[in-house]
Amino acid sequence: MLFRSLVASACTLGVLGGAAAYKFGPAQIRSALHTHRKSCAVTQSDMRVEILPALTDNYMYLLIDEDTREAAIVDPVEPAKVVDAVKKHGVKLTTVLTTHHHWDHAGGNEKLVKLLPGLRVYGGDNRVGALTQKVTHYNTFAVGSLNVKCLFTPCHTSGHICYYITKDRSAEPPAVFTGDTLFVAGCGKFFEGTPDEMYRALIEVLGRLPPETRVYCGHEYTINNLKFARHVEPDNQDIRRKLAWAKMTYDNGEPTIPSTIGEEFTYNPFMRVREKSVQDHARKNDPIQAMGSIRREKDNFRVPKD
Ligand SMILES: N[C@@H](CCC(=O)N[C@@H](CS)C(=O)NCC(=O)O)C(=O)O
Ligand SMILES: [Zn+2]
Ligand SMILES: [Zn+2]
Repeated sequence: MLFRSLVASACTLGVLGGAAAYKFGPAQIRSALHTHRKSCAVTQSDMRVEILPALTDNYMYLLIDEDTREAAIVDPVEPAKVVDAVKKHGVKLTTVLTTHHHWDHAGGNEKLVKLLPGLRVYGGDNRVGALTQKVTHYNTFAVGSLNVKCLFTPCHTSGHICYYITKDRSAEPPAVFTGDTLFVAGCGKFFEGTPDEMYRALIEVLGRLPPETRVYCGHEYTINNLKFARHVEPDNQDIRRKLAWAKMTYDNGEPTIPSTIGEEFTYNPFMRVREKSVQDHARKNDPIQAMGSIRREKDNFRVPKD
């Protein structure tokens, strides 16, 4: 597999210097870094994803088709930052991909279309601001020469859409923007859906994408998610390895994004509800019941310091 991986030089360094570092423990440094989160570019040959941190722990993503220089923005909650990134890269922004209607994802749509008139705004829910293209499962369209496929994944909200991106004749892996359905090592709260729907979304829709598909999610929740994952499966070494890596990465002010679909099956308890270890922890022998049980448990989980 060809990984033309992280472009380190494209990351803008946080301002927290070494002098401040020794006064705090790792947790405080991690939370201080919240205000100085780096942006980072991942190049997928002729498909490029610029990771744009927003608010406290949200992510927006600028998706660029290098062939045509056409671009899409995922969940542009901070429109001014989006306009800056579009200028910096000199691309033509044509498309907004909205994962769901919550304000921390769709709350910038109205302002962005005022700043950049003529944008096509995609989403699966009438509650999405400035919506021009209502989509549902398996709708497809193009951004330049990139193919976008909509995946309907209701549960966190009843109109949630994930966007699966491929490029013809590309040796690089596809990408999926998962909003608040799938997080690295976790999933969204079931605000408007059932365990059965989240099972379908995680296992039968996202889980059937090619394992090398890169996962770009809506929030930086990775460390807290992995601490819950470790609580569910104390003997799973993949969880412990990923947690050590995530702490190190986060302490450097870098995103823990993307993961891959294949990786998620090794440490994400919500993608592992068919495993005996997860079902034993949940005291259920049915994967959908285990899904409901561990989601309820996580809703009330007190995250340990380390
Ligand atoms: N527990 C969240 C609290 C915020 C929250 O509820 N986030 C929503 C998305 S905006 C969610 O679905 N979180 C998933 C979870 O807490 O497992 C955190 O780690 O900060
Ligand atoms: Zn949400
Ligand atoms: Zn959210």
